[in-house]
Amino acid sequence: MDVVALGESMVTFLPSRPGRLADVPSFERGIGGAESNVACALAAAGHAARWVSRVGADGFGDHLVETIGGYGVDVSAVRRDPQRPTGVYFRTASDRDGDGHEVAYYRAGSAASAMAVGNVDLAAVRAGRVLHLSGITAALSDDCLALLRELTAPGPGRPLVSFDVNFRPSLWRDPDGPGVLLDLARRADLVFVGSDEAAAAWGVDADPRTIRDTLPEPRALVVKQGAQGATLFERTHQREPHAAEPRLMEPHWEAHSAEDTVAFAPALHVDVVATVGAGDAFAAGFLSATLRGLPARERLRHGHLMAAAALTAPGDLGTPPARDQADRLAALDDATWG
Ligand code: KDG
Repeated sequence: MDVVALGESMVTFLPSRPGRLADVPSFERGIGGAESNVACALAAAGHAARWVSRVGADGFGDHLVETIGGYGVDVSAVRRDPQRPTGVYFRTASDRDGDGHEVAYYRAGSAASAMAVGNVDLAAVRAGRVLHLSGITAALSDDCLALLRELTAPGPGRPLVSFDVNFRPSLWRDPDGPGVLLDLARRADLVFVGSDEAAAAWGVDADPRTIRDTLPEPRALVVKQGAQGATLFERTHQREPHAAEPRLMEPHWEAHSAEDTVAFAPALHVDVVATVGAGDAFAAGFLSATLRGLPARERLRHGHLMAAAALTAPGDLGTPPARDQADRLAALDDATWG
């Protein structure tokens, strides 16, 4: 298994036309869920991906399992909960500037919010080279937060932990949500965060270097700067890797004595249809290229290519480019790219 992603997925209701939620007359069914979006995009890009979660024993749960499984994602560790429903959410379209959508969640008390250390198959969760998690799960319930803490605890056999901060203010009842997210991010090996998101959550300047100063622990940090591009900070101090360590992000780093190398790649200019899911797609592209050992600039570009596919689709998931096409595009010279 290349990547295991754990988190809540929901049936998504996409608006039939732009405008305020109050004015949308009808909705079309889709699927959403930050972590399963990553798993679906990775599976579409040819990776072995698993999604672990809980859904209700209801029609929406069937739809999620069938659709995500239809992308080629392993859904064998998804559990059905006869007591709790599958979460759903409604949203508006993004405006042309790529932002400003309204979201209405109906997920409190959902099957996924009952995920806990005791009811999730931890061996299945830890079976990948990479474990992808996000801050959304931390906001769902105390049990979900305890599960994330368990999965990000240091210890032998821990896969490389990829963490997307995904700060969703409307989900947090705990006023210290941002502090909880910072603590989780510090325990991860690879972190994705938006520059505006970091500024909103942690009150820091949106400059990527300031964000790296706030979050120096992870071996790699990707700061997404919206339409501008993305910056990767990576430890470069080399040492001999231990045999048991994942060799995913070569070279290996000595956290306490390391210096970062920094890479930036501008985003692609696209006509944005909906921004929702673009961050997940970026993470999938970056992870795909990381799993294949590509250099820093190409890893960022693969993120942008997948993100462009999501940005130009109305739903939370886009159709990623074929791998050979993406490889050709990611290898363009700087003047041609973007
Ligand atoms: O990143 C996109 C997700 O936000 C969307 O698919 C739904 O997981 C979701 C959430 O909790 O908002």
